Amino acid sequence: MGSTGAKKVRSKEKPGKSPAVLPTLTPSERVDLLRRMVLIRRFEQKAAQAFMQAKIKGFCHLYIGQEAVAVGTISTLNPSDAVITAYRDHGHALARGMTSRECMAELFGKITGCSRGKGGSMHFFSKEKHFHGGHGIVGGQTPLAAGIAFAQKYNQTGEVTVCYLGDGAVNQGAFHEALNLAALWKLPVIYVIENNEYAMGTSQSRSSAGYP
Ligand SMILES: Cc1ncc(C[n+]2csc(CCOP(=O)(O)OP(=O)(O)O)c2C)c(N)n1
Ligand SMILES: [Mg+2]
Repeated sequence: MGSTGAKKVRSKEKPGKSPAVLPTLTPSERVDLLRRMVLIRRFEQKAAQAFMQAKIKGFCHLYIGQEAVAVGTISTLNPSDAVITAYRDHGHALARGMTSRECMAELFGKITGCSRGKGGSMHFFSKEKHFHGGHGIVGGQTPLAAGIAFAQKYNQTGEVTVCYLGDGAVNQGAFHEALNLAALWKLPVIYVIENNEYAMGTSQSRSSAGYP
């Protein structure tokens, strides 16, 4: 796993020419990936249950069905690379190696939570794991990611930033500004758009002009 494994050497080959990723994984690495995805699913099912029982207050946005996106992409990172995401952040935090205990404690508003119980579902953070949130403002994390990547480039750390956003967030102006600067300054940032065809309850056909 990227969160626990040794430093990875990034291929200099062009994507089309490099071998497929999957065959290079050992059986134990595949089990590790599956284990992490199942952990997220079980965590979310328990969170849903606790939310329905009103043990979790405020918001509780689940990541069920998208587990493979966070686990697969984060598994390719080095531990010191930066990760930042939107408000549906439980899965990314767990994929990054944050413990289910500190994450669940956060949902319950406990001081032992990853944000000392003050952030809740949308605001998981871990300085140690280079996990920069958890952001409730749709698209708000995208210029922050460009800023983190700017620092990485300026300080010549060799690290990258991976920024997740939903299909609903691509309509935000801040995202387009971030993309422009990222391209202009050749920042080491990768934007991963998780397209589930809905912005919460609003379908793409009702909100996005480019919908096929
Ligand atoms: C700036 C801003 N506008 C509106 C909202 C209300 N809002 C919360 S979630 C959401 C939809 C986000 O959709 P998407 O990015 O596709 O994420 P998904 O729900 O699919 O994970 C909206 C509009 C918000 N939080 N921030
Ligand atoms: Mg969406």
